[in-house]
Amino acid sequence: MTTLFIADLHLSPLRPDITACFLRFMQEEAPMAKKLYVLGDLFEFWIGDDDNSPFNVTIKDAFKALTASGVACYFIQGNRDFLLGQRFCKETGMQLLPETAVIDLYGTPTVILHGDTLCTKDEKYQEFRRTVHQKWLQRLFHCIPLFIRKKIVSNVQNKIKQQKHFKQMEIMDVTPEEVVNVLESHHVTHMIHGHTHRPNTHKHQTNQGSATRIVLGDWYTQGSILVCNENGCELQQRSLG
Ligand code: LP5
Ligand code: MN
Repeated sequence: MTTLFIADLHLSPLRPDITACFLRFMQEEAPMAKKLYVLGDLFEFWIGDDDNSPFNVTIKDAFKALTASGVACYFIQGNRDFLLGQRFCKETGMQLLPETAVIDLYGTPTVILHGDTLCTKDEKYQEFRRTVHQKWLQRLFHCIPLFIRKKIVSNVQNKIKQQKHFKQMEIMDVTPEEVVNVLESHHVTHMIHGHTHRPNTHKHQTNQGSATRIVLGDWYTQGSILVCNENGCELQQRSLG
């Protein structure tokens, strides 16, 4: 039985093609797996677990059906769904993991995370992240009516879009030294993350020897899945059409 990893689907009602590919995956493929890990940015933006739009209910129902069929599902927040919390997980039967977790992947201890925290050279983003991760601010945001929350998000997104244009590609990738720090501090030689939308397998040298880092792909132009079993892991793609 396989263990599957996905990230950066950026699901939204504006991309029915991605949603259809995801729902197909959830109905036809994921039920054969033992475990499914969602490593963040499942949604284009998640404004709170109280947003029960028909679209969100469809996605929640897909997870509910999967967990009810016996597949263990885990979620790590991304930079776009850092407001997804325990209520969503309770409703769907998923388990919310901390931002960095070590799992046993067929006998190989593996650190899993969204990946945004590895981009330490992106100082403006890290400052923004620290701001929006403050619990008091999140609680305050949650008290605002949903339609105003949507407007705030859309305004901030527009403001940020202009800034992102001027960022160098390099600072938006992971900092190799930070990758090594995380691997060494968790005493592991395997890492899986998303966020950068640059699917690949990389090697790093750590004080425990050579380490492997797998980067998941986004779902903008195809479905991207990491399929693991006793023999190893493979990055695979699924057609959106
Ligand atoms: O996801 P991607 O790849 O497009 O870009 C990310 C980083 N961008 C983000 C922003 C989110 O996508 C959208 C955020 C909407 C936020 C709504 C606020 C809700 C308030 C909640 C309060 C609890 O994550 C991008 C990285 C990129 O990854 C690569 O790593 O570079 O980071 C940015 O572009 C951030 C800017 O550099 C800094 C922006 C400062 C804006 C200040 C607005 C303050 C808003 C405070 C809200 C109270
Ligand atoms: Mn991300």
